[in-house]
Amino acid sequence: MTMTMLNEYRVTGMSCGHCETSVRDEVSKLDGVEQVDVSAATGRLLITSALPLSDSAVIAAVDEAGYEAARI
Ligand SMILES: [Cu+2]
Repeated sequence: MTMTMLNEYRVTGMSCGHCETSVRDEVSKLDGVEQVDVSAATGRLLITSALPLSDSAVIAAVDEAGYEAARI
């Protein structure tokens, strides 16, 4: 049985599809990430993962992309 976890964040600073791609690429590198839904329009980042994610790792990945994330 596989458990999936939903991890939701607010991301500030994104303005277009390139921003979304940058965030998705960095977050996808984290262990256990299965799906990344990110919207510049809503500022929402929804990560589906098979492993628990640490907020600090997600925030660091988004920072690497050039934006700021906060857990919702
Ligand atoms: Cu952009």
